Amino acid sequence: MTADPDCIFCKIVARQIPADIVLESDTVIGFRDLTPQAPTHVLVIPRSHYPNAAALAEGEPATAAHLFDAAREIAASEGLENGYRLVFNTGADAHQTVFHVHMHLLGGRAMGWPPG
Ligand code: DGP
Repeated sequence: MTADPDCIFCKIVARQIPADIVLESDTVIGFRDLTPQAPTHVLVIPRSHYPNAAALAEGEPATAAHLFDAAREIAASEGLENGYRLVFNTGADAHQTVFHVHMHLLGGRAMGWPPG
């Protein structure tokens, strides 16, 4: 497993800073976003440090698939049967601010399209 000592999400994985964790496996964890944009707003991340989704898919493709398994489980446990949105912001134009790949799982309200 790779870790970056300066990465805030690596610190959550290492339990060096607290988070409201809703799911854990050997390879991924899911925790509630600090600034939720919907009634359910969970971030699902690999334990290993990769800067973005493309790097994760190249380095640990099985773990990339685990993110989607985790999203399905969290959506079910959160009761999101009306739907939910999965987002990977990638790079500055997409408003990525934390460079440890994370999947946003948003649900619990109706959403518009296109996103801003
Ligand atoms: P993005 O803009 O896609 O890189 O999203 C980063 C998200 O991470 C943003 O919605 C806020 C959230 N976030 C940042 N720092 C923390 C933290 O320390 N704890 C938690 N739970 N969420 C954080």
